[in-house]
Amino acid sequence: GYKPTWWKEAVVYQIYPRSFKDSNGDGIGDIPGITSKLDYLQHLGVNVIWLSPHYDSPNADNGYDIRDYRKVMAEFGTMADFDTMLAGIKQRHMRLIIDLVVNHTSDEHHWFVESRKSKDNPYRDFYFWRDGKPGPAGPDGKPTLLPPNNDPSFFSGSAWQFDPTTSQYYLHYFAVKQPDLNWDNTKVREEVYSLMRFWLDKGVDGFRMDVIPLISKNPAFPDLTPDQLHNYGNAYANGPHMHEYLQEMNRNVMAKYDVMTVGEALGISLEQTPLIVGDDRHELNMIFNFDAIRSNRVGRGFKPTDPPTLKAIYTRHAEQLDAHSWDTVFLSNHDNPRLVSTFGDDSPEFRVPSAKLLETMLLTLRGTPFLYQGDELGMTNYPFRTIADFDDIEVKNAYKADVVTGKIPEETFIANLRHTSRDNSRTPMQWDSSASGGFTTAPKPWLAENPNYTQINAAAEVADPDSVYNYTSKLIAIRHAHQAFIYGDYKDLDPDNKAIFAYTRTLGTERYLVVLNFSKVPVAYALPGALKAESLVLSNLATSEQNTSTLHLAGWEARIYKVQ
Ligand code: ISL
Ligand code: CA
Repeated sequence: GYKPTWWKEAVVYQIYPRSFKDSNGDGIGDIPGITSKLDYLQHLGVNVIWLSPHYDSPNADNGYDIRDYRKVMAEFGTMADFDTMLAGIKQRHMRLIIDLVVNHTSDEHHWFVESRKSKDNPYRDFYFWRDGKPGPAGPDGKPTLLPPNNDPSFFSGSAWQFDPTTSQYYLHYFAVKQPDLNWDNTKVREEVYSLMRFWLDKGVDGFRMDVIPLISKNPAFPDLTPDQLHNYGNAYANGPHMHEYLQEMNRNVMAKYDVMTVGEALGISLEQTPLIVGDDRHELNMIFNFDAIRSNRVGRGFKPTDPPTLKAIYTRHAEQLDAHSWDTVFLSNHDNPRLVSTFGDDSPEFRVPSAKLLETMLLTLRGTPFLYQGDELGMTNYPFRTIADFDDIEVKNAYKADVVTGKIPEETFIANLRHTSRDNSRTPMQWDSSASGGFTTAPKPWLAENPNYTQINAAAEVADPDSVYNYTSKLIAIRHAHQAFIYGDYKDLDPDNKAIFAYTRTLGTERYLVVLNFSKVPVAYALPGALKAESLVLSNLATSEQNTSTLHLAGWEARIYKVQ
């Protein structure tokens, strides 16, 4: 059986601080803003808050480019504000995990400022510096210089940037302003462990680790093969010392505290997952696997995931992660579009029921659920029209690389982003129906509020017993009250059904049945086998149907039953 642990039983809520709540009218969310909303989160029932980066940063990638790991971003407040927030979280019996972004730093971090100064600077080896390769002759007859290899950046162009001071290139898998740290250097690893201890000693309860499988590189930097170039994220992950470094980090840091760790496992397959999260491995507690959340991408385009595909993913997860490893469940975050617009139906008729159905699934599947801010309100994607509507560096770089050069027509580019852009989830929280949705008193927030805040907002939903918010709160309470939803076995009852997702969670003699209609079409659904829907625990629509083996489900209806 499972070893019971608080982080297995937790429901996590992700805060993207820039977009959560502005307290001082500058249009940017901040830490005092979060502190002012802790009662809202406590009432929702979540136990752990994951805070996206709150550190000093020039914000090339909204804080995922850190300039000083021991300072709070000035726009977000002070260290005293952080301490007050943390105390408020603990007082409410919640916990806080923070984002650990240590694959790369900002180019304004003093390590990099030093590193780029000269080839013999003591910090030179904190990063990867390499000579360029001579290329074909340029128009002046002299040979041109090419990057050391063909590694692409996740944010367009080469992953190598030429630096004139020393005439060498440095590696950046993400933006030019995000140079990759050289983890083969013992001093780098010691610095990372030390900054982790700094925050743990303050009382934070763990870390979400940004792109952690990328920390170990092959220092020879061979060219990627055409095959590898197709999915370079996989090629960058799982470097030669990845497990060694994670185990060392665990020994040096995590083992000494009662913490929760979750790795953003870019490039890690489900088969490789137990090697990181297996409880005999002493690496991380959990990882985020992207199979489900990215199941709707076709190249740059978007195609809604069909239920059998989604069900097969969760079944594979249940098979791969046994009693000695632990899973996460999530379908949204700050890098992905809105939950209801992506996996549900955000039309006026079905937005509320489909948002509730998705919360039902996330909170009854096997693994620690991670909810993203605003999804508890059923917030939707943003109606982007032009490139000027976007903030994200990924989009801006891709626009230059693909639209300005004529490779992709502007209309296609924007149409795809309407479904896939990370900015969909980064628009400010919708707190009430006043100007700027109650997010800020500034004339303009840093990123435009979704115009539907007049209908979709927290004030209205907290007051409405039938809202997505209050339904989600009920679900969280149900998950907490019944261990079967946490430690129970998972069984998909009808894998091939094109619309219905029906599964049981069973722990000892306790069994629950969850039935979800992933379509707007009503169905009379005969339960497979001899199963009977006995007592109704919760439904997202008004129904009293129970003690039956055929369920009459409306479009996007979700139900939970207790069964024998
Ligand atoms: O969101 C993506 C592209 O659409 C992903 O490729 C994303 O860049 C990847 O999952 C890594 O994400 C993390 O590291 C990035 C940062 O931009 C993301 O916000 C963060 O979650 C670099 O730190
Ligand atoms: Ca502010």
